[in-house]
Amino acid sequence: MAKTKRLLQENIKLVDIIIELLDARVPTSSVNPEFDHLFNQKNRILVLNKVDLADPNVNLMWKNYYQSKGITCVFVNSQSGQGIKQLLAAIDIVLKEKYERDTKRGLLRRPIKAMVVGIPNVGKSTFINKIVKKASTRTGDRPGVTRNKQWIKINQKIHFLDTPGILWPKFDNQEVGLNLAFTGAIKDQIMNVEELACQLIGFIKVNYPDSLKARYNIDNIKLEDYAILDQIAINRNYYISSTKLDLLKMSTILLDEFRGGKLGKISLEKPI
Ligand SMILES: Nc1nc2c(ncn2[C@@H]2O[C@H](COP(=O)(O)OP(=O)(O)O)[C@@H](O)[C@H]2O)c(=O)[nH]1
Ligand SMILES: [Mg+2]
Repeated sequence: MAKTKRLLQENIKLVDIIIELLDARVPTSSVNPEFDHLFNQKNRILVLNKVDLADPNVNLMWKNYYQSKGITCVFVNSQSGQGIKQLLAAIDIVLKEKYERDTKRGLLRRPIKAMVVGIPNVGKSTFINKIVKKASTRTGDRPGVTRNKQWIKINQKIHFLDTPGILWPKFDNQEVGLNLAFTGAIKDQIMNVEELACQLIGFIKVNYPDSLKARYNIDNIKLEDYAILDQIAINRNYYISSTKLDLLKMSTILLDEFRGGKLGKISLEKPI
């Protein structure tokens, strides 16, 4: 970890702009608190990735929140490419300011160098692949960008550092740990899977009761969390023996389905 951090600090010196990926479902929990310290002074653009999985109403709250703080943020679905165009436009604005500064200082126009950073699993690789494709088609450059050892030359104007910066999440409070476990950013082993599934049910039954009802045929949302898990397993007919429910299987499936968006668009955090 110390080595990753050192490498990151070295790379930061090479770039003009940092593109910080967060999970749109958990923008607070997917932040690394050291970001600010590491990246101070650098131009930053916030990408709220996996927008397809997050609640559109809550996305709007986050948009307003970041806007009020003067932070540029773009919502992206790195799988489909939704939002990539807006991101390139946001980079262009930073680029323009850089060109103006460079010209004033009598410097030649050099391409802008960007680096993607974020916690594991937030979508860095998927995002880089997508932006490489989009940018090369948009500018009419020949497809198939040049990759050398270090830089992906998207076009004449933008170069990306080939290796994204990995930052480890910090979870000194339980809620952050839970959110990261729900989204799959940290491994299930950290917590008992059934316990995790019950905690997720607890959140969804309060905040998105209709999702739970619709997906799992639950009538009585007022039941205790574990009783709801039982009920879902019964409805799905998951048994270990004739009388014993297979709660591990049910819990694993419930978490998978949540992560895959099968329960609908659900955000776990709102701005405070
Ligand atoms: N639904 C959805 N899944 C995404 C998105 N971006 C990435 N993923 C998925 O998230 C997982 C982790 O992505 P990856 O690019 O490997 O993350 P990295 O560890 O940050 O490089 C993969 O299963 C991706 O397919 C997105 O915008 N929406
Ligand atoms: Mg990766």
